[in-house]
Amino acid sequence: EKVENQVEKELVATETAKVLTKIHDLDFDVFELNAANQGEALKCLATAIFTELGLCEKLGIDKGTMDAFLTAIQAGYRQVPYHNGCHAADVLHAAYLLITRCFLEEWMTDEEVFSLLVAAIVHDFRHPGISNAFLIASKDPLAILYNDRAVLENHHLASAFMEMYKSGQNILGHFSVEQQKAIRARIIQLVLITDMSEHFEFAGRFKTRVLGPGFNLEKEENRICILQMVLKCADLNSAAKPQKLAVDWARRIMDEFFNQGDKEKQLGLPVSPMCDKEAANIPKQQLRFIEFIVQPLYEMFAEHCPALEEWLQGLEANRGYWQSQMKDEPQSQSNIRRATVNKIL
Ligand code: 8BR
Ligand code: ZN
Ligand code: ZN
Repeated sequence: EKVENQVEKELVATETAKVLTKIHDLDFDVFELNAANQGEALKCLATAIFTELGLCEKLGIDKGTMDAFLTAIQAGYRQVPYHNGCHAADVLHAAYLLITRCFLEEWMTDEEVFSLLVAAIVHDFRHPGISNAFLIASKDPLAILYNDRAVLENHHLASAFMEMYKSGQNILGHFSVEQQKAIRARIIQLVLITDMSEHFEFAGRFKTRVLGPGFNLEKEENRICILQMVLKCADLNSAAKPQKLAVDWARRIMDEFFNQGDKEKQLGLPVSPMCDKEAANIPKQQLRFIEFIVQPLYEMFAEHCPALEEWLQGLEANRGYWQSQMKDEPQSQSNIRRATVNKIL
C-alpha cells in the first residue's frame, strides 16, 4: 500500500507541475490545476506564486506557517458553483499576472505585493453563495452582525483573520507591530473594495486620484487606490478569459444566482435581479456586465497596465460571442442609463 501511495503522490506532483508550466499565460486553467491537485488549486497556486516571487524568503515568513495558513483558507472555501476556492485561485492568478506583466513590481514594495496576493487569496473566504442583498433581506445573522454594510466582505475578512491568528497559522506573526498594522490595514482596504455596490464610487475616485493632475506615488492613498484597482480587475477577469473559460464562469455565476432565486421564492421574498431562472437572459446580462462594468474599468487602467490590452481583446471577443447568443433581440444599446447598470449588480 505504501508503494501505491508513493506512486499516487508522484502522479499528483507530475500532473500539477505540468499544469503549473502555464502559470504565465492568460489561458492557464485553474480547473485543470484543481483536478490535478485533488481540489486544492488555491493552496497549490498560492505556494507556487510565493515561491516564484521568493516572497517568503524576502519577508522572512516561515514556510510551515504559510502552509498551515493556506491549508486552513483552502478548507474554508465552500463548494458553491462560483465563489469557491477555484474563483479565489483564479483571482490570485490574475493579480499575479497584472503585478508581473505591468511592471508594478518596480514600484510596489514586497509588503505591498504580499498584501495584494493575500487579499486575493482570502477575498471571498467562506462565501455562502448568496448575495449581500439576500443576506440583508432575509435578516441573516451575518447581516445583523455587520449592520447590513458590506456584509459578505466583512465576513470574508473577519473569518480569514480569525484563521490567521490561530496558533501556527499567523503569517504576519514575525513582522514588527508597525508592519503588521500596515499590512492588515491594506488587506482590509483591498477586500472591502470588492463590494460591487461601491464600484462606481471607486471608479470615480480612481479617475480623480490616479488619472487626474498631480498624481504621485508618494501618497499612501494613491498607492492603495492602484492596489485596489489591480484586485478589482483581477476579481472580474473571468469575463475576459478565453471563451471556453469565460462561458464556464458565466454559467457558474448564473447557477449560483438561480440557487439564490429559488431560495428567495421559497421564502416569499422578491427575486433579485438575474436570479430568476424562468426569466433570465444570460447573454444579455453578460453583455451588460462587460459593457458597463468590466470594459470601462479596464480602459481606465490600461494605459498604466499594458497587460490589460490583451484582457480588453478577450472582453471584445466574448462580447461578440454573447451577442451571437442573443436570439431575436435587438442590438444591446450603448446608452442604457446608470439606473439599469445599478440594477444588474
Ligand atoms: P465577486 O467575485 O466579489 O462576487 O464580484 C463579482 C460580481 O460581478 C459577481 O458577484 C456578480 O454580481 C457580477 N458578475 C456578473 Br453579473 N457576471 C459575472 C461574470 N461573468 N464574472 C464575474 N462576475 C460577474
Ligand atoms: Zn466577493
Ligand atoms: Zn470574487
